[in-house]
Amino acid sequence: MGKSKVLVVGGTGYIGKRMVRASLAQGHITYVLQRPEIGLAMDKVEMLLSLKKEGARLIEGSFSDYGSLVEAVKQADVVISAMSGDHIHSHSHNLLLQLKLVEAIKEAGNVKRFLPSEFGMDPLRMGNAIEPGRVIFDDKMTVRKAIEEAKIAFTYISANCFAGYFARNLSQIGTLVPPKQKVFIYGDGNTKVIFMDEDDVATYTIKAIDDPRTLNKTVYLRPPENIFSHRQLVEMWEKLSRKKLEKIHISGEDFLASMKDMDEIGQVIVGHCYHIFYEGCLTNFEIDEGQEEASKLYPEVNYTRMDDYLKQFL
Ligand code: GFR
Repeated sequence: MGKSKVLVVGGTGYIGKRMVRASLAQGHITYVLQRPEIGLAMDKVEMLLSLKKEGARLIEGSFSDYGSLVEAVKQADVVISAMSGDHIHSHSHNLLLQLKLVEAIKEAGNVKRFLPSEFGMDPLRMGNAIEPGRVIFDDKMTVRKAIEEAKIAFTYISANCFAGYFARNLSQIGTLVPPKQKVFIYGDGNTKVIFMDEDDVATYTIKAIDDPRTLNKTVYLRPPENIFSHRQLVEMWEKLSRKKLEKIHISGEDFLASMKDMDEIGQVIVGHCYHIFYEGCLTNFEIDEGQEEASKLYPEVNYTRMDDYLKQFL
């Protein structure tokens, strides 16, 4: 039995394209769902062509044509959904489209493992998340319930903070590049956070898909050298850039109060950052018996340390 065949749904997206590339790099026949709805989204059309040149196989299918989803799923052993759940890139409740994918997987009957679009905080632990950002966790739990009721084999990947959104910008809201003069520090800045290079998220995910140890498990990505505080992130950048930043500490109370002047997207981001940087939701728990941690499962992965990651932005 050769390596499993992989279908990536959302394969032109921010993390999805990395899943496709990691799947190809690890020797899997890799399919990418090509949705007609992408229409004139030239960036997605060009990404599909690029992935095809890199060896991926495109399968046409649409969430408005259930039969095409069943046919697409029948080509694969493992299905990975990397659909966007955040308000920046998609409409709210976008993740609930996955319920159709769950039905298609159930009907097709051939899929050995389904990885739904997670890749962030563990939604099982976000029952008390604040509005409006809590919707992403509620929707992820709705999808998990459907998967488990359908008795579909799964792996949930809790990937913590994508470096592109949290390290590159020193975790500043509303920007994706490092600040030049001043930096807002969340509280005392000592809460432990976990930063992940997105390529490593994809590498660990693909290693997990055929691993019996990760069957019906949550896999947390917690590489030890990437666990550190906001203050340490800022100090890392100051050392690399040889420039001190003016540090402005913002209390949790003031941070939450800032939501009232924001649009919904801003409120979602502030809410998520509050849980991460003030409550420490990524690191304030031990990994339960029966769950797994990726850097222990796959010690051979030389994951990107954040000082190396930050060097590209100097
Ligand atoms: C870490 O886990 C998650 C992170 C999660 O489970 C769900 C959502 C997130 C991210 C969002 C991804 O789009 O939290 C906020 C948002 C990322 C983001 C952070 C976007 C813009 C920013 O300026 C930003 O600053 C820290």
